[in-house]
Amino acid sequence: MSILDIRVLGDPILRQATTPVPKVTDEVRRLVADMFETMHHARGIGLAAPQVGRTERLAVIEIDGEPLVVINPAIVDRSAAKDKAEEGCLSIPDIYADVERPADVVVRAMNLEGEEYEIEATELLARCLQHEIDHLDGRLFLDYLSVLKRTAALTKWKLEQNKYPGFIRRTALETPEERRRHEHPDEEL
Ligand code: K1U
Ligand code: ZN
Repeated sequence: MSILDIRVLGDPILRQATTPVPKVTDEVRRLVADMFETMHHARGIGLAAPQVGRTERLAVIEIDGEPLVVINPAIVDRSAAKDKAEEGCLSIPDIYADVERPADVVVRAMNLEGEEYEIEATELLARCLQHEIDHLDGRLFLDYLSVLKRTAALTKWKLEQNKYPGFIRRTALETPEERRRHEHPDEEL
């Protein structure tokens, strides 16, 4: 398994729609395993394929130790009731904002066995599913903010973005220890 680089705001792939996955192949299984490892390493609760530079319509989620793979997901029902809570994004590090979304959703997707299933989600899982499905449609949580709040978030991002040349977050090299090992692979621990 591998920790993948994460694409950050400004990379055009984050604004592209994804392509449905016709069949669960070994390549898809490998991608899903790498995405889980990347998400754990980055301490996220979700990760969508475009965030690791891929165009497949799939995402992984893990909340309270419950892993979930959604392949070709679609929201088939949403509550009229809305909920507002803070969101972050692994592709927009250190920027957070309150986002209002439907409180509950029903999502239809395919699992790693290639079977279709439906999940009725509430609370954080409902929010995370909507956030990840947005990624698969080229949308970001910033798109839901008022002009004032989006401008403030983008102003903060301008100060952050030079940490990510080429719009790439080197996820595997984020701690000083990881960078030291990368630069001096032969050094004793
Ligand atoms: O897709 C992503 O960028 C991952 C993102 C998912 C997400 C977080 C919060 C609400 C909805 C979706 C993250 O995992 S950001 C990091 C995080 O763990 C987090 C941040 C704020 C609230 C809860 C969790
Ligand atoms: Zn995100």
